[in-house]
Amino acid sequence: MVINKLLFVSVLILTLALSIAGQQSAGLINNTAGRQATSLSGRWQIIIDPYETGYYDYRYEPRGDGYFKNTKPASPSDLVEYDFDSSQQLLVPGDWNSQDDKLLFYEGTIWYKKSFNYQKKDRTRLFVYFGGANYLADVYLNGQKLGRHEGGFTPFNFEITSLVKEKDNFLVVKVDNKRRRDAVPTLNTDWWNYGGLTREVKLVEVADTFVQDYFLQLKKGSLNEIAGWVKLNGNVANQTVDIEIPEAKIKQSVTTDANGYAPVSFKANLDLWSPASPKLYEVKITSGGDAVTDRIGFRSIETKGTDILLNGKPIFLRGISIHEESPRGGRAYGEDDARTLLTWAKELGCNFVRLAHYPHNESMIRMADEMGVMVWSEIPVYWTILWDNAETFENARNQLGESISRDKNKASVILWSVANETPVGDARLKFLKGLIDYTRSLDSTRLLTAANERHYENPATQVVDDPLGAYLDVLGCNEYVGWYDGIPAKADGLTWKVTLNKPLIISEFGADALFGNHGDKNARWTEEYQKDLYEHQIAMLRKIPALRGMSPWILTDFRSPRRPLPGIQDFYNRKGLISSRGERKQAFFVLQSYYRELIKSGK
Ligand code: GCB
Repeated sequence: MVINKLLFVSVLILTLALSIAGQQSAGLINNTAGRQATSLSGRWQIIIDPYETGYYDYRYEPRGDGYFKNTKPASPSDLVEYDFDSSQQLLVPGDWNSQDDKLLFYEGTIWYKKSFNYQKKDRTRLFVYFGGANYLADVYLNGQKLGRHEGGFTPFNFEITSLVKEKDNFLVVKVDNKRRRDAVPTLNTDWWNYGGLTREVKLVEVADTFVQDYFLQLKKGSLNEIAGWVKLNGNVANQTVDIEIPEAKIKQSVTTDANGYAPVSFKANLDLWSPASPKLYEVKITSGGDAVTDRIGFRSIETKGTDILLNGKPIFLRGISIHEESPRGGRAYGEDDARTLLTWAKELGCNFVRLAHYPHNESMIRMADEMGVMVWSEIPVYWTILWDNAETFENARNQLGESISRDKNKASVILWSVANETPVGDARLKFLKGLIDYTRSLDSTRLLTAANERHYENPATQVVDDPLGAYLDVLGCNEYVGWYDGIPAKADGLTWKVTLNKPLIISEFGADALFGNHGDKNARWTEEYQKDLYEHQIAMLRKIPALRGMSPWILTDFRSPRRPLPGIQDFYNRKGLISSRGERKQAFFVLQSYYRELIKSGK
């Protein structure tokens, strides 16, 4: 009963959050991969608009139109200074920076246009769904504004049932990736600000009353009880919803309340999901004329003292950090990129990845579910966000809510991280505590963490005592002994003090090395230096009693505008164990052999 009430309150909070989030008429549709959908992937017409001319022209103000009208001159007296149909094209999904040399450093607005026809059907509704648009998206259909979405890495959708026509629909999206001090992330990051429609756009067709969302996971603390909820959209009151897991011979029916919600709770004897056996069950949710099918894994994740328990057993997280950057160049998306990156992580011996520093595309999480890789998922609350600004907080909270909404049924996700390297202070603590409380209200099944920093108590002792730790389940800590902090051998004389009785993950350490650059191990930027650093780090980490995982920085080199050193960085952060061309550096094999040793010893 208490659980049901808690779940119900969580659902209410989620609904509220989604309605605050903007003009998203119906909240997020969960699991669009399991629905009737038409992809709008492919070539889109674009207009590059650094001066925001697409909104107005000062000479004719107020003109009352903009590029979103897709106006064509009707007679010689009409002056129209743009034309999508003869303009440049870009691929969607895809960032604009890596598709055209002149856009590599571009930060500003680009207008996208795609035309489509649509066969209308009775008793169906249509939504346009965006996997992600970096950073600010204003969306128009047939000249009408559908709404705006802020945040570059989370999905959003709009209902278009009443606006869509049979022929010549035009969808226009203004995407603006200008950085702002009050945004999330803020002005300064160590990654490329890839702009555009970076993830899939699709039309999702559903029944007039449909299963919009559901949360089905093992109840906290249980290995044989599924708990959660389902939510309908449409004619929602007093409807029957069936939940079936045919392989486990489960069929449950629940009835919705006046708001379309129904709590779910039932016993189930299941093979549990784990990296060794990433079992996924087909789960079918049906109501009236609508059905959605998902593949869901069930596992528990808890902590006890300094241990992390997966399905009740202690585990060690053999991890690596990953940016959403494709081995092909540019932002990663889709199954092939996800498979490549996770296959490399597995080759290293990983059972865990830290997906830094923002929610990665959904294919990555689905692939992690399939391949049995545990995931740390993060939002871009990075470095120095405006802690005192209420809108910045709402924005961070909204991105967090959308990320949890999308991935809450994914077994691979075990950790929600609310921040990376944020300077200790009261306003920051209040801000992050707000995000932590919100996360717990939405999802009581997963663990909370953040990548914090440590400080020196004396020259030989590092202390992990960030006050945020009190609110976290797992302590994350970034350290760069041997790179930003002395030379690699400095690690040999250091001891670690962790003030809380909680598991610790060293969420980052690393050194830059240019693949193929060889020299003495004392020479920075060489593979030998990086290798030496990994050897000293591993020797130090072995001695930390509370250590339950690590995610060194980072799997592959990635683009960063903060890294200009000619001939070495060339605007890449070179801390990858693998180069941007897929070549393994020496340190790759050092970490691989350590992880092999851990696997052998049963960790
Ligand atoms: C960090 C940041 C990460 C940077 C890394 C570096 O502490 O969390 O985003 O890329 O250091 O290479 O400096």
